[in-house]
Amino acid sequence: MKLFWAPQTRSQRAIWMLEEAGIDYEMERIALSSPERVDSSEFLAASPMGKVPAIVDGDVAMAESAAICIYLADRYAPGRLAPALDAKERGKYLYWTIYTPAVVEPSMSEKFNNVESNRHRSGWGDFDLMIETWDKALEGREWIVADHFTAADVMLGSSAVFLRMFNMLPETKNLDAYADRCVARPAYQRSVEKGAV
Ligand SMILES: N[C@@H](CCC(=O)N[C@@H](CS)C(=O)NCC(=O)O)C(=O)O
Repeated sequence: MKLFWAPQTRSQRAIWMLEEAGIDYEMERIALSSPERVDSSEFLAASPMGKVPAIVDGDVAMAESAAICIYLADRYAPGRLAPALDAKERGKYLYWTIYTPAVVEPSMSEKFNNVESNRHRSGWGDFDLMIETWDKALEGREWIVADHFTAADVMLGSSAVFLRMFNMLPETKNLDAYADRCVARPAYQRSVEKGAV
């Protein structure tokens, strides 16, 4: 397993996920902002847009952090980091795993850039609806789906960390404590030690 990564990027999710799954992997750092940057054909085969994170796992080469998390969970930790294909939690699990790129990131970007939002016209609603929906889903729960931590929590936990980093995580009933639970995990801490955060 090879991971293409860069510090303080969405690569953190992939490292955290690899650590949760207990997979051996090597890391190849991409010098994102170097003017001399020339991407290898191996990296571009995994990530045609030249974005990190990306992985190569034997014949599998892919990018997009949510897709990587779904792949790794199904391939290496089925039933643990991913509910089984026929489990009743599977639908909610996929919904919340994709919530980060489909809803959190666009609404966060809108708010950060002071772009006017419209919760009915945009597929991602708006920042407040994104937070309210997420916070409500955590009511009475330790993790977002199932009765244990899954890859959906890697994606959402990483989003909560980014929101905190940008001072954008509002006070809510459940989200703060959830973010604390996520970052307290040993696998998250190892991702920090590897320089990801
Ligand atoms: N939707 C992608 C976003 C990936 C992305 O934007 N990666 C950034 C770092 S966080 C990147 O590689 N930027 C460098 C570049 O575009 O050259 C994912 O979730 O993996």
